[in-house]
Amino acid sequence: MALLEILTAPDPRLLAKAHPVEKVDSGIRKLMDSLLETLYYNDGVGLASTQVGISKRIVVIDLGERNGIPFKPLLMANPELQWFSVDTQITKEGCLSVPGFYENVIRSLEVRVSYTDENNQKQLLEARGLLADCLQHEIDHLNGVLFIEHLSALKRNLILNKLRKEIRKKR
Ligand code: GNR
Ligand code: NI
Repeated sequence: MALLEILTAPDPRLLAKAHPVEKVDSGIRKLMDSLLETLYYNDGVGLASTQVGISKRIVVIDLGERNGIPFKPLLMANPELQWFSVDTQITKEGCLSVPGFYENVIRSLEVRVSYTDENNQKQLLEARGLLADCLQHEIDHLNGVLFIEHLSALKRNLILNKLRKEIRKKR
């Protein structure tokens, strides 16, 4: 396992559409493990391969625990939104690639997602609430979409300009 470096906006690699995984083999499982380790180290609930500069359709999710019940980490290749509800929810979202900014985002309350698991088995997952929100956020990443795309242009540009200033300060 290895700790991977997370890209931050406005890195252009975050805007690229990731390539499908052909088969979940030992190499892909290793990458899934490293993504999970990177997720835990950074205290996130989900991480997409795009965020570490690897253009493969891989997502890991761990909500920690829900109502006292431990959450089994989800290791997903090629997650695909099969259905989403018309009913929506508003969630205050953050993103490890947009550090320091938290904004309300409107997304579907319920989703059905197909994916291939760490054993190369096809799975279908029904989710609502935070998990549904997280799945939509991570699948967006694989398509090169950040949560700030769901905000007004005004808010988005304010955030991007602040992030650009941060980068200039570090140089
Ligand atoms: O850690 C994260 N928290 C979070 C909170 C609400 C909705 C989505 C997320 S995902 C985010 C980690 C991340 O950037 N995943 O891509
Ligand atoms: Ni994110």
